[in-house]
Amino acid sequence: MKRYLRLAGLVLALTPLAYPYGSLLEAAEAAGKSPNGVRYHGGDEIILQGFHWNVVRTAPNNWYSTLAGMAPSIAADGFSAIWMPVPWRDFSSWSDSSNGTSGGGEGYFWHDFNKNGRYGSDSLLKQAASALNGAGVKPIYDVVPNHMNRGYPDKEINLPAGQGLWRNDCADPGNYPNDCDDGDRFVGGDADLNTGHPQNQAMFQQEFANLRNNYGGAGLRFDFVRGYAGERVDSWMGQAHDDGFCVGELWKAPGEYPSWDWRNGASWQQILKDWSDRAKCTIFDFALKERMQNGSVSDWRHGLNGNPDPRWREVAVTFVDNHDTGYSPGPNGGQHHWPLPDHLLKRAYAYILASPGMPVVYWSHMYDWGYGDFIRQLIQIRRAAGIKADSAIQFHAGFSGLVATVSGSQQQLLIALDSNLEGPGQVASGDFSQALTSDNGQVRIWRTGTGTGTGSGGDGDLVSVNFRCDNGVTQPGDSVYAVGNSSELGNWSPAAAVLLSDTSGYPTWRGAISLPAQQALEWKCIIRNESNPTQVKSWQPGANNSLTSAAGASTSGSF
Ligand code: 7SA
Ligand code: CA
Repeated sequence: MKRYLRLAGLVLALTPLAYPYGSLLEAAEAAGKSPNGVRYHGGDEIILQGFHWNVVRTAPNNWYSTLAGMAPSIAADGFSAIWMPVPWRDFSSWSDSSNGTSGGGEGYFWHDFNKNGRYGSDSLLKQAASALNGAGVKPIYDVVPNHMNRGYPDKEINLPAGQGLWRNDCADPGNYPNDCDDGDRFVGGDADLNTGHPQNQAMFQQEFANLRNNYGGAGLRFDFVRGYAGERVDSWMGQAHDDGFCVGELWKAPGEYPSWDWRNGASWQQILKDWSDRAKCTIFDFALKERMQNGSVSDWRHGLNGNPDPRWREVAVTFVDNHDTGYSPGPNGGQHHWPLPDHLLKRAYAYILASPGMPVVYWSHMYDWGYGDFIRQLIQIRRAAGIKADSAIQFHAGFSGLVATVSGSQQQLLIALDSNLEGPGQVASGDFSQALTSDNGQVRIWRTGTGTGTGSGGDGDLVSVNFRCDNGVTQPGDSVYAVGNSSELGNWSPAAAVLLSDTSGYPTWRGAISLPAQQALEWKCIIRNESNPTQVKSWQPGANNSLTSAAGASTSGSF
């Protein structure tokens, strides 16, 4: 536990002497559909899942306020969009004694479109959406047209007088279009809505337009799309938000389709792409998730985002875990239906953030469990390289683990996970320098085009430099970081600064940072909040520290 001394009074945040604001200009943000007409908002999104399973229990009625307060940090961390929880009221509660699970109120068993649910009030939702859009983070609302909680009284749904909600009374529980419903049932099916009925279609179309027009919605995440036809989603988006972003959750193994259905013998990728073609939406890359769960790291190349065809890669929305598959802070640890083993976590984030498709980062990995700095660094690497959904990826055989080169619009990345690859020279020409190394070299990323390599086409020389900050007196929740004028030092962005983790000589803070050799660098010590990365308590006063990076060099500053 780090010792903290308290300073009486406030620590004044001193404006830094040299802080090149220009370097923080956001990269231009693309919009529009893919060449095949898929609603992927330019294919350059980096998405934060803006909740975990238990937030309605750990932050009851307060989650929208949390999101509003964190909007600047979420933007500073490099996210261009946020997957919002279901905005509709859900006052259900359920428990399953057979496996000790319970839940309810998360929005997936909603009873009407009133927004005063367990995440906060309608006005707090509007404030959160406004703060997020104001910071450049687009809200993508989670929506559940397959089913609802009909049992709850006093619903607020505008239906023609005397008309009830059309039920899915299909005798056939199967998942095939018939005159009643056009998809699978949710659990017993008695909660299902007949999405095949024009009245229900109109009801949802009106609400999807409402989310766009009155709640700052930039797109939708369609829940349980196995429960209704993809064409239905294309129709809704076309009518309500044609230039928006949309992503479908199709979590259904090939073996779950009836034997006479082509999908029973198909690959996960083929099934996902078929849905995307019908809905003209992107789709969560469960093909990659399945390989992460059941294959080895070298098998991760078989995700939808690794497909040789860019029209397939570009519709993949990649993820490591979400509120269903992974754990969550709080009661019962969440749902964890299909959790990725912890030891693969950093490899998995390195892969999805450096490769094609559009990555989603799970809230708790970013802000609850300490992977934030590592993920921030990966987002910077992705952005600097200009990696997009359709970026080309080439896998290199002949090595252990996964070795791939990814061609971004600005730089080429070389990814080596669990690999015996020695250096870029073995697989690629070009002026590579190492961008990141972690987990004893099990996670390595190199990049070209930063002008910091040795020009030998070999492994750009990285040298370890000793950083030190003296008199770093901090309060609980704050730490001392180094921030400076190179991408490894965050390009002067406090959110991407490097934590000096050795506090054995507190209030002296130390850390070794890998940097390209022979660089003339400038940097400062800052005291920054650990979980709110744009909250800088103080900058080192006076001139910048400067050094020329070399093996074993030391550099220091003092508050
Ligand atoms: O097993 C994991 C994997 O292992 C691998 O080896 C496998 C994989 O295929 C395999 O290769 O994945 C399997 O298991 C997944 C998890 O169950 C399945 C997947 O299809 C299957 O292959 O994924 C399904 O379940 C997910 C949770 C869904 C997927 O779309 C779906 O395909 N995710 C989304 C959908 C929902 C529902 O909207 C949400 O569910 C998720 O958060 C969302 O992301 O009327 C009163 C009433 C009756 O109608 C019911 O009959 C009765 O049972 C009430 C009762 N229903 C309650 C449920 O029983 C209870 O569980 C309901 C009111 O509340 C609960 O439902 C929760 C659900 O548990 C929760 O996950 C629901 C509503 O609150 O919210 C969440
Ligand atoms: Ca975009």
